[in-house]
Amino acid sequence: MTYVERVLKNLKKRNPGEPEFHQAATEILTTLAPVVEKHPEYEKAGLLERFVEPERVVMFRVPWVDDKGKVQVNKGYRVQFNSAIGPYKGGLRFHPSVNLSIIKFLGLEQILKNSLTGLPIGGGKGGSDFDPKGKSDREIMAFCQSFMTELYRHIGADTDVPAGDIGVGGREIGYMFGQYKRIRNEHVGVLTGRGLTYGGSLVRTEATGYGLIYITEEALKARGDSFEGKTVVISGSGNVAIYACQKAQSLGAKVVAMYDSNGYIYDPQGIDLAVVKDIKEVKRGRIKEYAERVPGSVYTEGCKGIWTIPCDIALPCATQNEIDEQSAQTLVNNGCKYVGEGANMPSTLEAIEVFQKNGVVFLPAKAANAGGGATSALEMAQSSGRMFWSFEEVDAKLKGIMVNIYHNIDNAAKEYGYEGNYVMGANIAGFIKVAEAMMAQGVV
Ligand code: NDP
Ligand code: 2IT
Repeated sequence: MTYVERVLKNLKKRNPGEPEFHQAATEILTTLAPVVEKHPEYEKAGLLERFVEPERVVMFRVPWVDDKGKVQVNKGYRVQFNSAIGPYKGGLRFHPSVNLSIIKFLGLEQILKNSLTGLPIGGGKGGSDFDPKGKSDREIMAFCQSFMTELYRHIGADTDVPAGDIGVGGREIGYMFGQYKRIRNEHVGVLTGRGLTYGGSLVRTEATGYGLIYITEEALKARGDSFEGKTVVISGSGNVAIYACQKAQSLGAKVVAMYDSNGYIYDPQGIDLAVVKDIKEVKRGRIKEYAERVPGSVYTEGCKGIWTIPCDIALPCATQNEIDEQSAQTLVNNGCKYVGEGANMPSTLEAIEVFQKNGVVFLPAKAANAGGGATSALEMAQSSGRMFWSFEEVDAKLKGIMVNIYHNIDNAAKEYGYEGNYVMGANIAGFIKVAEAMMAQGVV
């Protein structure tokens, strides 16, 4: 058995019942085999064993009072996975499906993603099984304040800087920041994705979606192609999906479908994003309403059918494992040539194999959605420097970072003899920096 196989086997044995964590670790570790072969010193240093074991896991009770006066209890998590290259950094997810396995898979991915940005940020992730859907603003505030009343003691502007993820946007970050500031009496960059009036950065809201389009555009450009005239399918209709749609449309693409967790809309004329934004950002409603408002569009209950819509480019921007082997095959059969992952781990291992076997240009999440974390790091820089940069300045930096990531993963894939395999390229390029930093810092 090789070093990688032993570490993976041991990981599965020691972390039972964590399928998402096993999936992410399998994808990452199997691609690192050529790196550890080149560096036999890593095995003696227990580098992979340390890499897959979080530095710290915090789990806590989050009690809060609902509008009926009843006490509710949720679970809170923060996994501080790796601080070799910078303070722990990564989002908070509020969704009923959240459990330790999901937070650990996200945290492990985040280490390499943040490394790829080239900025000094480590990897972490957190969240709760709290469901924000259907809650009043007061209930959201009560929950966020309670969550932060425990979390504050574990985080800090130079220790661990959370941000948003599924179910956590500007509103939630605002309530959590207010509570942190009240407890600590410090107005510092301890959370990113803050509002523009209290330390946030321009472009952070758009960053993940824009970044996804910038890296996909670079991949198209490298093949003498562009977004102009392309048919695009985007899953999700949240933060990442909306701004991916906006940027893709501005580059001449026609986005024909989007979804939420109930079902998908198909609009052969091209999605009217103002309507989606009104439904999702303003009213916090359901995407179904789009078909009632836009003539010629169709709503279909259930999510999976979205991948049967023929497209040139598919951008999964909702959640993990939304594209399985069968959906991947359908996309390929219908002529899809590019897949850019806006969500974290939206393709199963089998789906990735289908894409790669069929020559689809596959941009994995840790490279393709790194724009959010990268712009968070730019927000941190502005906070500590007491600066406020213009939209154009931040946007240009984001674009530069995404273009750089594309070439770094492309070069790493080539260097190790796997040209065009961006799963290999992203994992290897992200890992090398973390590995060197860990080796330099001794057994910690
Ligand atoms: P939002 O909460 O803004 O939007 C999530 C979207 O995905 C909603 O349309 C939601 O539908 C849908 N969705 C969530 N869970 C499911 C599910 N189980 N099945 C079907 N649809 C689902 O989150 P974000 O846009 O911020 O995040 C989307 C993805 O992007 C996540 O994977 C996240 O980890 C990743 N990401 C986010 C970054 C960021 O900066 N925000 C950065 C990098 C990655 P509904 O409204 O019905 O729940
Ligand atoms: O998955 C992610 O990269 C995020 N949710 C954003 C992380 C961040 O720190 O901005």
